[in-house]
Amino acid sequence: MARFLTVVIPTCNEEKNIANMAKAIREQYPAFHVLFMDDNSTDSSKKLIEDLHDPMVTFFTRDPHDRGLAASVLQGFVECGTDYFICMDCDFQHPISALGPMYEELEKGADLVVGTRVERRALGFIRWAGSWAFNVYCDLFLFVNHKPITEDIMSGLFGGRRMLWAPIITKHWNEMELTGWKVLLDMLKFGPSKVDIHKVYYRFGHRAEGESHIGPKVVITSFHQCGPLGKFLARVIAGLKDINYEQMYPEKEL
Ligand SMILES: Nc1nc2c(ncn2[C@@H]2O[C@H](COP(=O)(O)OP(=O)(O)OP(=O)(O)O)[C@@H](O)[C@H]2O)c(=O)[nH]1
Ligand SMILES: [Mg+2]
Repeated sequence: MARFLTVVIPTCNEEKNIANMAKAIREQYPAFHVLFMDDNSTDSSKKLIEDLHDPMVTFFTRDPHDRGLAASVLQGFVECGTDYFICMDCDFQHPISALGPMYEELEKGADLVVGTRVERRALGFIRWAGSWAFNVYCDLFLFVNHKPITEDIMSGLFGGRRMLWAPIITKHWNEMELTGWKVLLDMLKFGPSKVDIHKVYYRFGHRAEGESHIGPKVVITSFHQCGPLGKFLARVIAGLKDINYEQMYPEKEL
């Protein structure tokens, strides 16, 4: 029997992409639910989704005091209510055609299916080199903590079984990097030491419309996820970038 899946999409002011994204997924995969986890967009995103009048598409407006990309995605995984979830971005950088093969891997019994980018050098040398180095750092961090590793730890395209992951997310919610971006890293960090990880390779595209949200804080939150050494490096990077680390992490580590 086919099981149900929700595509969880974090959004923040994605009016140029959001309706096209919902329609494209629904056309290709009529059985999939789509859940937009929106961090209080000030544009017309909500109205555009409401105007679709599609019961399989939900626009969830998150608590404005609890903002964060990771918080949005993780809350979506817990609350989606379907057997499986897959997380993807709203700007068409992740190909919709990957959703079908990822669903098949979940049906085969994967605990986690990771959309794994090929030809990452197309991102540009600086981003590729930074991404490669951080991936190696994460692998070491997970390895010494007896946790599983995967080829593309920073992928924003991945999915899992809700029954396995929802209790882990709920249990570790306050320890997770809720304002960070590397959700997969926290799932592997707080998940079991043995996880059946399947991979689906895909080509990472360019943002279709609208503006990128990426900034230097992404690097700081990512290192902050990786133990005491990572926290030390996050503090150093914040200093170099003139970002107030204490403001980002008030009292937690004082
Ligand atoms: N809910 C929520 N979604 C966010 C937030 N920041 C970004 N997003 C969404 O997260 C997804 C990824 O953001 P992008 O700006 O595309 O980041 P990126 O893909 O790493 O960077 P680019 O390659 O430059 O596009 C998009 O769907 C955004 O709308 C946030 O604070 N909250
Ligand atoms: Mg993007």
